[in-house]
Amino acid sequence: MPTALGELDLLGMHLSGYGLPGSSAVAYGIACMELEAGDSALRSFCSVQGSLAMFAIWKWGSEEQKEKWLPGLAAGTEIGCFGLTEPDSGSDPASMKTRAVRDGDGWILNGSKMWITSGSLADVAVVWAATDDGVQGFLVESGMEGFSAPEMHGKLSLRASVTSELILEDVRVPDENRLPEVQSLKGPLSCLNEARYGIVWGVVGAARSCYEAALEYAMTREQFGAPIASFQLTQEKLVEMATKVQQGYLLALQLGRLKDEERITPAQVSMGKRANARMAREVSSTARTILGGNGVTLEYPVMRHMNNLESVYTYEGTDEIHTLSVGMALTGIPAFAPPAGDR
Ligand code: TGC
Ligand code: FAD
Repeated sequence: MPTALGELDLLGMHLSGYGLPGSSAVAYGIACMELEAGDSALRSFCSVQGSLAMFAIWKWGSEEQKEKWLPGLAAGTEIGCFGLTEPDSGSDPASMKTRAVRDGDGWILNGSKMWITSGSLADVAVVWAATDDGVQGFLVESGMEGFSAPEMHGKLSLRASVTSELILEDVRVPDENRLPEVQSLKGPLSCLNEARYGIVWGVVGAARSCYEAALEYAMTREQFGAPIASFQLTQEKLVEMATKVQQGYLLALQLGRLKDEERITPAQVSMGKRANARMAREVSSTARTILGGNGVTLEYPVMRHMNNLESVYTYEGTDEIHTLSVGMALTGIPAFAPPAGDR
């Protein structure tokens, strides 16, 4: 699958140089939308590969790192992952415990990451760790001594996606594997902007797929001697869903245009991720009601999308975190943590 995505130029498609496609942000967004109309896991794989792992190297890496990794990651012959979240550090990555300590011409990494998409598949993990000089990114290669990536099992969402822990026990990483251009949380958060932008578009695809399944079902399923689409209550649901999908699409398109003009802000990306993930979650839920009992089966795509969207609503910044990010942009007041005296 990864090499097929590479052949279609879908991995890191909005990045340029190093043989990368350099497409517009809008074109990248449309690709995310179509991939997620299939399954959020497919878009997730592309997001993590292109917008998180490749973008981190492209934006913050050395020339040698870019030349070494970007062509293979773009082709899908190599797989990347992005390790920020930890067991005790999700919404608040500044509290991370993974630590890198200088040791001669290299670094010793200790800690663990959790919920890492493609972790067990990856040839290279972009691991963010606290150092004496701020948060830094390290390219941890599979097979490095002390590094393992066990797969997490039992997900009821994004079942087509591999999710893993990353365990780092005295892993020695040469300094040439440290991303040299950033020493702050700005490093990982800048990558999240890219992936969140892809989600703004992606979830429109999932919502559209649910709407289309519900429309087709409503036209053909008969009760009380008539297609259920002929009932006013069903039509109201269809109209609401179609409107929401269209609004989500227009929001994504406008953000894409702003991104292509290099005018988009992180708060706008937060607003888009929050609004469209909410939209898709609502549309999938309404679509499921139209399918009646059939809606809870795998025969139709709706409940699969609905379950996937629970992850999408949570990862890349939860709904609440994006609410607070937009709230801070509007008011200038950060409300992420209770005042010191109330803790
Ligand atoms: P704060 O003090 O505000 O900022 C620290 C530094 O980062 C800069 N910054 C950003 N830079 C670029 N883009 C952004 N969106 C940025 N937000 C902040 C900021 O300017 C500062 O730079 P500098 O130079 O002064 O050092 O940071 P904070 O610790 O107060 O955090 C703010 C908060 C809560 C918004 C942030 O921590 C956050 O976004 N939390 C959510 C964590 C999250 O989204 N994790 C996602 C993990 S990856 C994932 O889920 C992949 S899912 C798979 C898939 O995509 O399919
Ligand atoms: P917590 O941060 O513990 O949040 C729990 C609840 O508390 C949420 O509702 C949250 O919004 C709320 N909350 C937290 N802080 C506040 C606050 N200040 N105000 C109000 N409410 C608050 N991470 C990676 O680094 N790389 C990956 O590839 C990756 N892939 C993932 C794939 C999947 C399938 C999933 C489910 C997650 C993935 N993640 C990944 C992790 C994801 O980014 C985190 O789950 C997410 O950031 C939330 O962190 P948490 O799960 O620790 O929840």
